[in-house]
Amino acid sequence: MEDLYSVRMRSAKGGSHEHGGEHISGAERLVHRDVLSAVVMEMMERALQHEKGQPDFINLTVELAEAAIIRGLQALPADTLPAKNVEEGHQLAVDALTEIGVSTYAARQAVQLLKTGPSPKGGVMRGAIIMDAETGKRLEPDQHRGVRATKIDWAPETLMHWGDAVSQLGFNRPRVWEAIALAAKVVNHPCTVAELCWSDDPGYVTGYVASLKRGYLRIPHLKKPGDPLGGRVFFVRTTDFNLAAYIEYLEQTPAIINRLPDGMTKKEADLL
Ligand code: WAQ
Ligand code: MG
Repeated sequence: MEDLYSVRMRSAKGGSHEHGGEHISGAERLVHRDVLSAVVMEMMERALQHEKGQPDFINLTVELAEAAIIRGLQALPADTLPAKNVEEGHQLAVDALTEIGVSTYAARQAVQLLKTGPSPKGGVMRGAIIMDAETGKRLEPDQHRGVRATKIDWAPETLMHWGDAVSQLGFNRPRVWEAIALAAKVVNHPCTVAELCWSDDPGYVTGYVASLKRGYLRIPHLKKPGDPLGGRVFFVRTTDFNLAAYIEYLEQTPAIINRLPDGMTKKEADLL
């Protein structure tokens, strides 16, 4: 592993996040020095061209991540569940979550929060809810901001082989691979039981349930087109759980996806 740079972006409208602005978008990369400037520019453009609107505040942070502390992780295998509409989608999400070990109450609670807007101020959060997988209690210190999982990316060669292997399946797209990387970091913490996510972008209705147990399960309909609500819920088991250490892992430990899922070898990827 070499030294890498963490690049983080967050944008808002109506002022900065700290001054009550509405969150528009965010993104995180972990990249080599050679591509750093290009990635920074790409991220700036991405902030300026979001379907949720033109931000008037953009924060870009660049930080060195030393090789010695970067963790290598395996990509989650991806599968798509057959949901024909939002009702089926929500039911499949709850079924998957409960099978993985989340209580039915917590699973339903999470779906309800993302559906109605998880921020207590109304609308969406910048980061994720941390939820007790048993009781459904919210544990994140700031329920409007939430907690962001950052310092995560793919090793370029691993991403290339992954892209070849899934190209036939139609999801070799940045939105999907970025979500898989984020989910892999989240579910690799021993206290994470599962993650539930769907986008707050009005045009993107596919979401997922992720876990180490079942991998990354895509669900085609978790909201109706045009709906500006969405979010993320990280379900945790609270025995031997230290909230501060958990947040520290999500926000500070750099992680690189440098292995394909079991059974998806480089050789197979080349053959497809
Ligand atoms: N850490 C924690 N929460 C986050 C992060 C992060 N790094 N990034 C976004 N969120 C939360 C935040 O509340 C957003 O409002 C919400 O998630 C949705 O973020 O086809 O595009 O970036 O396989 O809009 C899933 C891909 C796409 C499904 C999800 O989310 C597929 C997506 P978005
Ligand atoms: Mg979004």
